[in-house]
Amino acid sequence: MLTIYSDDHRLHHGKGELNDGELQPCYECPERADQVLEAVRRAKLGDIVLPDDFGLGPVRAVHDVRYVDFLQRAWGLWAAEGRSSDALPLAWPVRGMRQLEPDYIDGKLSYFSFDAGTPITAGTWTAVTTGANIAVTGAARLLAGDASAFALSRPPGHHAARDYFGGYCFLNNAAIAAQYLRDNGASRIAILDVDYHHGNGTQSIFYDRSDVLFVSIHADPKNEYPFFLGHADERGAGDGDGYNLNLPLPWQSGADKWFAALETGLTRVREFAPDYVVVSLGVDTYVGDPISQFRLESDDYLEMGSRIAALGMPLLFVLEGGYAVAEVGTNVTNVLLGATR
Ligand code: FKS
Ligand code: ZN
Repeated sequence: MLTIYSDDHRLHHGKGELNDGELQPCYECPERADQVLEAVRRAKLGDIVLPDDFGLGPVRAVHDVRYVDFLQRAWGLWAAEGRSSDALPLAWPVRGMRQLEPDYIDGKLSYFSFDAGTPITAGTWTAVTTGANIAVTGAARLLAGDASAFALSRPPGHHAARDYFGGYCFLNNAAIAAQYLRDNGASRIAILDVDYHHGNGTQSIFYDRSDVLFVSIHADPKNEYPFFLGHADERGAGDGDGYNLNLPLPWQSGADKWFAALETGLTRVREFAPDYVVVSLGVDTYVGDPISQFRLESDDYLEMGSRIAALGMPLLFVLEGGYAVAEVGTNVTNVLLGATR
């Protein structure tokens, strides 16, 4: 399996996120990608190549143009106020408030976000546009006939919606890859999201469409981030009714519950018969993950990969979460090895 990777991810390195009422070191850090890259090399998964540059076309096919412009300009506007620390939002326009883009950067940061855990740094724009190119390069390889590819990038993407960032995510790499596949000849794409957290961004981007099926296994949003999306009764809207499948699980779920949900999800994917499957690959379902409450073991990721590969469909794996830094490489690589054996 080909891995697509660039060192540009290092340019996004937030100092802190709001956690337990304190500004704490970011869990989503460059060492995660270092560990995954090293494990891919160790496992001899296959060649590792740099992404091609697709420009902003594939990004704008998914994200709102005003949002993309904001992301591009945000650090410059922030730094122009004499600030050198991470850019973070302050307040959100909740029920009954006006949805108008403010002029001042502090207001814009809030308008285009949904949490205070996702700092923008000097190199965020370069890192996230390279991340999108990594995902699209993987998609292009599937279009060229590869059976699978691995988009090794950070920051992750599945919480980013059409016009807002959050959950460590800015551009929705999996959604951008799926849309690129659609725009280049594929009829139907399934996105299988196995990250511990619900992929609210991906769900919302494709919610009213029947050409992109979204299936997600995640911790029940009644107790877990992102809290406000990911319930089982969210089944899609309009043309998309029936093309969104959420499989929320309780805290402390282990392999038994998790793989039962996977079978339900895979059955729906088979019935949909997509041309390609994009896997939002988070391994924060691991028992040792510091911010999560599922109980998968490292060997379970081999099984995960082989069950997904049993679909017999072209697979694009896109890296999402996983914060047990010492084990993240092994766990991710186990999925990829399981999918190639
Ligand atoms: C815990 C606070 C939770 C946000 C968690 C974000 C999870 C991100 C992710 C992604 F794949 F996007 F990286 N903070 N006290 O793992 O879903
Ligand atoms: Zn996650």
